[in-house]
Amino acid sequence: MAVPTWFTRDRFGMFIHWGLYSLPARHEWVMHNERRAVEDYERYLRHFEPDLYDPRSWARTARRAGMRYMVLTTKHHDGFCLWDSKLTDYTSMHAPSGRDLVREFTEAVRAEGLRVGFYHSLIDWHHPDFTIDVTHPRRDDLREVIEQLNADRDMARYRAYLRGQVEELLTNYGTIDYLFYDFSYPEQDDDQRGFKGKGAADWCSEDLLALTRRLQPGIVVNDRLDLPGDFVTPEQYQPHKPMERDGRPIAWEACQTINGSWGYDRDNHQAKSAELLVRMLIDGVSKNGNMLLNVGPTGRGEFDPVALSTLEGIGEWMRQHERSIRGAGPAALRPPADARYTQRGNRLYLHLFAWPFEHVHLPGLAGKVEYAQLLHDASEIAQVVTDPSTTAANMNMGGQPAGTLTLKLPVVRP
Ligand code: FUL
Repeated sequence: MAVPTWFTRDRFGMFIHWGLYSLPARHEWVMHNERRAVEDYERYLRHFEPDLYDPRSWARTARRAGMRYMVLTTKHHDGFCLWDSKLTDYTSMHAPSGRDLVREFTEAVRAEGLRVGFYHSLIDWHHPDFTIDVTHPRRDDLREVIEQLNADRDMARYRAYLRGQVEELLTNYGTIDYLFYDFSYPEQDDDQRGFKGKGAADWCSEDLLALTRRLQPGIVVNDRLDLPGDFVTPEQYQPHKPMERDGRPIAWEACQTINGSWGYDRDNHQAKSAELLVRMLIDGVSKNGNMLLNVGPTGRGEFDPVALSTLEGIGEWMRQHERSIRGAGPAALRPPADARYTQRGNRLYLHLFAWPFEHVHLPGLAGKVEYAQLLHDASEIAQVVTDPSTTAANMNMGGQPAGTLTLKLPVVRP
């Protein structure tokens, strides 16, 4: 499948992790991490009342930050559904919210001119037929007990449920542009992490993918069905070079958090700065990748102040530098240290992560640059071409090789 052009052009999207785990507010894996029994965890349903949920304002915030698509957790591993699923009562319709939050999301995102994406978990810790593995609970000493419990669980029934829910999501909400399945792991007996048995066969991945494409022919699908998919999903890391599959470039998207947690994590104050996130975005585009930056809204349905100010900071940068990101990709050139190139048509963008002192030397570019300017204010940058006959006398430029273009930058970073 060819990846739709919007995906590699738009480059920047918003991930949203929102669900019952937003109430305990200590990571979206809280049910697993604290080994909470289903009945105990379920009580959050009675308190899920997102009275401040206004997806239009989420979408406006995303747009202002320079994002062009939004991806919402329709269901995370805890099994709670944010839409009006007819296949379970464990949904936002049966919580005090009483609303189909996915419907409101899709309508708001489209109204803001953005693309609509769904995240959908293959894993379901709530469903009575989802086999318990040693990850949940992660207890080797309970292995036998778990095996007995699993004897009554029927993965085929769970598969039918999974398929039915995907069908609802891809039929009842208009055009869905993007799907992030999460997550499968290769079939194996046991590995160091304690995963057991799950693999493409457990989800009938081939069928699920075929269904997805049949219901939404234009959709872009990730690689977490244990099938190649349309794009690769490095999670919380930046690939060090463009990604490839079978020796050919492949679309990829790094999903990143602001503070290390995907779900709202109230007491975690370790936010990445807007500047760092901008660098990560640039770094990704310079290697042909997208960035999906996550926000974990509160249980009342709002973005917290740190997320808002971070997104505002990114948006401020994007307002002036969007041209170097949107529709841009890697350049076939090696950048100087602490810098990245992105390219869009015949425009080359040099992103300096460390502001050099007055001169920056660009080997191989002499005679190739018609005009150089700072992007944020279009002010002209003087160019000096290194002439080998005068290199020695060349204004402290350290004997750059012939063919080097030197840019004279403002001494103080603008
Ligand atoms: C992971 C999940 O387990 C995390 O909770 C999160 O959703 C991340 C994007 O994918 O595999």
